[in-house]
Amino acid sequence: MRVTVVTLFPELVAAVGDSGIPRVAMESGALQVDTISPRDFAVNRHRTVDDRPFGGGPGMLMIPETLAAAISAAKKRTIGARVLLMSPQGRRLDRAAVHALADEAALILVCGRYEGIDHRVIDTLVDEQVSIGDYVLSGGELGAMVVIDAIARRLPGVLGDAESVVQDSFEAQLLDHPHYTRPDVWQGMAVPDVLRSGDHRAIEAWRELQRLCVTATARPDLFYQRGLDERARALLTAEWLHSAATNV
Ligand code: 4GX
Repeated sequence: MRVTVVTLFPELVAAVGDSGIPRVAMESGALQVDTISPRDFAVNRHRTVDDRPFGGGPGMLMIPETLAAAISAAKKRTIGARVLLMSPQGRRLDRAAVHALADEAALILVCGRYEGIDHRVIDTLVDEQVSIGDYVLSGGELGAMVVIDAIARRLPGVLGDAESVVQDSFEAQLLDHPHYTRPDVWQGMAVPDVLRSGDHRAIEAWRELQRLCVTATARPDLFYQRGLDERARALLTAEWLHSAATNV
């Protein structure tokens, strides 16, 4: 996957490759991240990239000439790449959107600063607007880095087999179960017995039940959207019968 980020802050975006899964993905060659700055296409001696909005109002806008030149250069570098603009007006990023983006061969992520960009650039050069959430960032860079981080772990060969299997299982629509490591008692709190039992079927059942309960509690919307399959029904029924029989 080739990602070209159009940004006035290339060093900020490059930092996404300094650590974690994106770094692994870049070192393995599964991910390539380049940056292009509109500043490099500025013509006057101030290297101007922004100007005041027609109609007045606070803040500045990125001017079309330098931004369009940078996007066009990015398109030349990666022919056929989809051009995404990071923006609060965009479609909200979710798991399905990340999967779809990870299946692309190349992406161009455009990061706006200031109050935004001249709308004619959106009309002519942007394929789709993407938002990482309903809040306002100071620029699209952190959004682009979120997109890059989330797709890096979906690229083939980046995660180990075990992790990819977990990620792709039907249970991917559930939140994670709690995790514990040593010591087995910490500040008077013990690790659940089942996790130290060595009974792998029992451990798996406990984890699945925890995931159902965590999801139902923290994200009822996800829980109801997913519905209950045969397995979940059986686990919840067993738990319900068990607690009905033990809690007098
Ligand atoms: N998810 N922002 C972009 C400037 C801007 C505004 C309009 C283009 C069009 C954001 C988000 C986000 C703040 C990035 C405004 N650029 N980006 N910036 N939420 O809030 O992605």
